[in-house]
Amino acid sequence: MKKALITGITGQDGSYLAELLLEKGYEVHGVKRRASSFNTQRIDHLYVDQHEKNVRFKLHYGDLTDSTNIIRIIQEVQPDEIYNLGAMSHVKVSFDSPEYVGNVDGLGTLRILEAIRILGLEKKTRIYQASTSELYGGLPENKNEKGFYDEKSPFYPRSPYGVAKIYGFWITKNYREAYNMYACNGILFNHESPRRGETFVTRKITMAVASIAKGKQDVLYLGNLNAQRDWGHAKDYVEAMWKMLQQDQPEDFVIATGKTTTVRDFVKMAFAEVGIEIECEGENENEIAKVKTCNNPNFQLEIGKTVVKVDPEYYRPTEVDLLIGDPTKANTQLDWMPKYDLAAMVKEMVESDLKLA
Ligand code: NDP
Ligand code: GDR
Repeated sequence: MKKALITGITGQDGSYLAELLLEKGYEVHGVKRRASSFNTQRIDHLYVDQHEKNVRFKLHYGDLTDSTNIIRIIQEVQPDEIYNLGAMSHVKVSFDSPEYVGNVDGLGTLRILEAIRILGLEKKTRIYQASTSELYGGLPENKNEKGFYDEKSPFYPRSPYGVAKIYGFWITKNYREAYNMYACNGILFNHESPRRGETFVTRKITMAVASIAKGKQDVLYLGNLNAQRDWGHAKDYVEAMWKMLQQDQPEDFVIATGKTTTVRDFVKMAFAEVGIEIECEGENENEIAKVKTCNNPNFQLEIGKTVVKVDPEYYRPTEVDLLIGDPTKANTQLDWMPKYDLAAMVKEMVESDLKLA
């Protein structure tokens, strides 16, 4: 039975990856942080009484800022595969805590790689590093000739998060080359789901749409509505992570859908899902969206009511304007294809948030 260790198991991706690996027959170990209140909601359904026989799901307290603890957990588990998903993953928040994000997202990656060397596991343990499309920074001149970012496109990170993750990317590549380790970077574009953290834009929108439709919230405040993202589904993307570690040779892969959408259009799609058509007026910080039609008898929304406003508080000091990825290498070499399209994902997220509202 293969053993996997997942850092960031309590997060969106960690929870889907744990499900996938358990389905594949793995023994799954996860690192969770001690918190003053429970932080395991996304994985509680996987937890089994540890006194039972043949338990295949185990959690360990730990933190990526503590190398002693990382070494001890890896020594105890002796994993065949490590998925380093743990990170302070919010781009806007990284401007508020830049040193912390450097420590966790940058040096945390080094701590995992060094632990493998210290323990002499270079030949046994394969490592997946959660790299990101934020490395590209959205510079138009850095797209390939087809107009996408791919594995060869230059990086130009635009946030402390992106800068920390670029360290994680290069140290992973360096350890692969220097010590012949099986270590891969997945350069994943944005991926979402009903389990997405509530302050990322897609989930913030789908939660607000559900609350507004049910009359529990008046207005949704957002930042840059012109930003464009290549949004996929987390369930599809964790499959790609696993596939990357099953190759003969370790390599880096872009995982994306190849389509990009504005935040504004995502908002329109989410409202349309509850039968509400919105129209936008004004520009930049003066832009608002009003209800144009409401075709759902369950929701009484006044025509002309303002439901979206821009609050520049949500603008970033430096923004990534547009991301679109070229997944050709993953399509051909990993035989990876996403099953969800954006419309199906928006539907799933809105339906889930309607139930929660
Ligand atoms: P989440 O924010 O949902 O989850 C992050 C996880 O990291 C949580 O389990 C969190 O624990 C844990 N974590 C945070 N700080 C530490 C720390 N100091 N030590 C140990 N663990 C820590 O992120 P996602 O699941 O969305 O993303 C997974 C990874 O993929 C991240 O590294 C992210 O940067 C990267 N990524 C994500 C993309 C996306 O669109 N989702 C795209 C590209 C890359 P806790 O629950 O206690 O906070
Ligand atoms: P991102 O995701 O920064 O791309 O990072 P996020 O959903 O936070 O922002 C996407 C775009 O939406 C714009 N935006 C807003 N964003 C937030 N959070 N809140 C708002 O109110 C709002 N209004 C507009 C942003 O300016 C941005 O342009 C995510 C994270 O998961 C990273 O960890 C990961 O590496 C990248 O995706 C790929």
